Amino acid sequence: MSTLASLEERALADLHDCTDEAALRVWKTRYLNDEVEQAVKKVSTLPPAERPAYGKQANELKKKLTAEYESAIAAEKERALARSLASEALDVTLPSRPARRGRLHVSTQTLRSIYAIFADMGFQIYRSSEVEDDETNFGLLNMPEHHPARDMWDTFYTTKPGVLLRTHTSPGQIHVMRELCPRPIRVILPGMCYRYEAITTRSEIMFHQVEGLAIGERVTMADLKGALIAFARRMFGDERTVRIRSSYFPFTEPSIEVDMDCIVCAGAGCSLCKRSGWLEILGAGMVHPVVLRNGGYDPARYSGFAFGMGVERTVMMTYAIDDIRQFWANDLRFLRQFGT
Ligand code: FA5
Repeated sequence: MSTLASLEERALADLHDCTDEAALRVWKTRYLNDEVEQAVKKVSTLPPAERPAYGKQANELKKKLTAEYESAIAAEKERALARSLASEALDVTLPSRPARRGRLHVSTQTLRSIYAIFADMGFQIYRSSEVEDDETNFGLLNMPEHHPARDMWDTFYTTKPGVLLRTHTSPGQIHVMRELCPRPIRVILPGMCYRYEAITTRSEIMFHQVEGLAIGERVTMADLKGALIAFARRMFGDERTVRIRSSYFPFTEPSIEVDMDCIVCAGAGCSLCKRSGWLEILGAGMVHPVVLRNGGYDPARYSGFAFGMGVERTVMMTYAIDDIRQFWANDLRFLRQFGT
C-alpha cells in the first residue's frame, strides 16, 4: 500500500513538471503504461487476504492518474492553440491568388449554338455510340461489304472483328429509326467521329459532326432546303445565301452538298474561300429507300432528309482559323481567344 502511495506522489509531481505535449507523452509511457500497470499486476503475487484492499487501491490509482493525464493533455492543447493564434495571426486582408477559370472549348460552344438553332426548329438531340459495328456504320447505310463507297471513309478498325470507331454520325440514323419507328422523327445526332487519315491543316483523325434526320409521311427536298437555309442564316448571318450542288452518298438519293456564300468576302473571292466565293458547309440528301427500310420505315409511305456537317470546319469558317490541328493541341493561347 505504501508503494502505491509513493508511486502516486511521484507520478503527480512529475506530471506537474511537464511543460509540453511531448513531455506529457513520455510521462504517460513511464507511469500509466509501465509503473502503474506493474503495480496493478502485482496483486496476484500477494497473499489472498491482502488482495482485495490492494487491488481496489491500485485500480483507483490507475483511474486517478489516467484522469489527471487526460486533463493535463487537454489543458496543454488549449495552451498550444492559444500560443499559435497569438504568434501566427492570420492576415485576412491579404489578397488571395487569382483562381484560374476554365472555359468551354470552342467546339463545345459551337455545338451548343447548333443545338439551340435546331431546337428552335423542333429537332431533339439523340446520342449514339462512338464505337460502332461495321454493319451499322456501313452495311445498313447501303454499303455492303466490299462496296467501293466504303473507301470514302478511312476507318479505324479495332482488334475485335467487326468493331470500329464510327467514321461519321450517320450510323446513328439507324439507331434512332429503329428506336422510334413508325413515329415521325426530327433529331440531330452530334458527336465525335474518327478517321484514319493523314493529319493536315484541314483534316484531323478526330472531329465532331452533327447529323440531322427528319422522317415523316410528306418530307421533301424543300423541307431540307428550308431547314438548311434557316440554319445558315441563324449561324452565320441573315444575309447568307446557300448554294446546292449535286453529290453522291450511298445512304441518300438524291444527294447534295451545300455551300454558303463566303462569310469574309460575301462571294467576291478571298483566301478563305480559295477565290471561289463559296464555302462548303455540309453533305445532305433524301434518305435512301434502302436505309429507310433498314430503319423499319416503308419507303412507299415515308420519306426523310438527312444531313451531316463537320463542327470544326464550321468553327474554322466562323473565325477564319487556318489550321484544324489547333483544336486538340491544348495551346492555351489558341483556346483563350474564344468566349469569356
Ligand atoms: C459524311 O460523313 C456523311 N455522313 C455526311 C452526310 C450525312 C451526307 C447525312 C448525307 C446525309 P463527309 O465525309 O463529307 O460526309 O463528312 C462530312 C463533314 O465532316 C465534312 O463536310 C467535313 O466538314 C467534316 N469532315 C470530314 N472529314 C474530316 C476530317 N478528317 N477532319 C475534320 N472534319 C472532317
